[in-house]
Amino acid sequence: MEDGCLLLSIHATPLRVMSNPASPSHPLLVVPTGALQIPPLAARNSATTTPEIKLSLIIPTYKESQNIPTIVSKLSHLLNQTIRDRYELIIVDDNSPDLTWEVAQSLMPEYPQLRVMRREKERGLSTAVIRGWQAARGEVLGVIDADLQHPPETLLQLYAEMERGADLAVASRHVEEGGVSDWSIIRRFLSRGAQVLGLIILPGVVGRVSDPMSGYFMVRRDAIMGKVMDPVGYKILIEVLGRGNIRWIGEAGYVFQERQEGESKVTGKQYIEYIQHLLKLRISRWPLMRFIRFGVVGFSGVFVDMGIFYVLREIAGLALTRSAILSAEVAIVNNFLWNDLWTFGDISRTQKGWKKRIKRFLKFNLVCLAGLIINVLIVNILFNLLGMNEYVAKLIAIAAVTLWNFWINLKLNWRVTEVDER
Ligand SMILES: Nc1nc2c(ncn2[C@@H]2O[C@H](COP(=O)(O)OP(=O)(O)OP(=O)(O)O)[C@@H](O)[C@H]2O)c(=O)[nH]1
Ligand SMILES: [Mg+2]
Repeated sequence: MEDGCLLLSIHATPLRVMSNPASPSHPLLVVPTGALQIPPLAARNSATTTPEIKLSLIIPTYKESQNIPTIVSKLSHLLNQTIRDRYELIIVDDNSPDLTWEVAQSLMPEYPQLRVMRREKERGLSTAVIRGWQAARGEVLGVIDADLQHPPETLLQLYAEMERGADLAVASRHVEEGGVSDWSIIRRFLSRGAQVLGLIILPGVVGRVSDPMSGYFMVRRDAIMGKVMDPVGYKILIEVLGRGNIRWIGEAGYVFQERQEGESKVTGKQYIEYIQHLLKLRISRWPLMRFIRFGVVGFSGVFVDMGIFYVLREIAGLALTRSAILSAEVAIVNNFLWNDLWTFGDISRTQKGWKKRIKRFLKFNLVCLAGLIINVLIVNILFNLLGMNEYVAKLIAIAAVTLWNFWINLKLNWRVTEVDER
């Protein structure tokens, strides 16, 4: 009998947590659906008495029931001392078989800043983080692993960077005071190899931080708001860097700790997904649609040029050179107007005013003139020096000059400073 009682009491603790029914006073968060897009902050009702949330920290989990009580307690303790009730912890669990979500929900009465989301239809670390951010109420959005490999104390340094004005603050293993605790040579090699691969495929993104593989960071909501995210796999930071409007980046060193409880979910699949993710971002960053529009406008210019040339020669009876120059200039005006309105319309709208438009027009003329010189040079080199067929040479020259015109105009004329390149 005594033994029976003992057995019952040994099983009583986990059973109490596991069988905890969804409490109506501590409901789970509704899982956002649709595009992975961060909304603006909801307008605050003036009658609201709850304090404004500054920091929303997502803790993505899969089979982390053993780590949840410790991580929640540590983070709450730390944040209560600094931003008291102006933060929220959001656990996003992918319906873990060890009922992590239920363990988390059972902690809610003790931790008022804790919220829990249980995803049953989607899976994956990166999308879990974004779904959490979609439900978040803070201006600063963060992410930290549940397994205590990310030292909670570094949070305060990251938050301090955000308060100083950073758009993104990344906990890094590759700056002073950073490192990895007990990694094997193979794991170190794979991690660095992934970084080098990233630098080759996406230098402008991966090269911006010392630890692009970090899963411990904060980002300002404004910097990613409205962007449609489409991450593959584990590396949510790459997605944020690749799609966000990130100017100021802060970093804080940390030592990646060894896992004490639970098991790693990293497999070879994550490396493949990482490469897929890099390639996907690479392609999405090519301004393909803009280039197609530029090509269509250029094509329309050919007809304008020919039409005006015909009118000047046949009807007005002008000399050949004069007709050619005039018709070319009319075509340039035509192309400029369409490009300014359509191809680069989104950029023009941010650079308003007649003065700026005239400046753009003059620059466009200069780029076209340089293009003409390059065109003649290429045809001469290919035909005279390399003995190529003159029509093939001309085609190659047209293709090269179209690319030149597009690229120089994009980078120097309709300069993409604040506007997304896509
Ligand atoms: N919601 C959700 N969380 C996940 C998923 N995969 C991993 N996580 C969580 O993401 C965090 C990082 O995952 P880990 O498996 O620890 O990966 P890691 O820290 O890069 O690698 P290790 O050093 O091997 O632990 C942990 O909190 C996991 O529980 C997933 O599919 N969905
Ligand atoms: Mg881990």
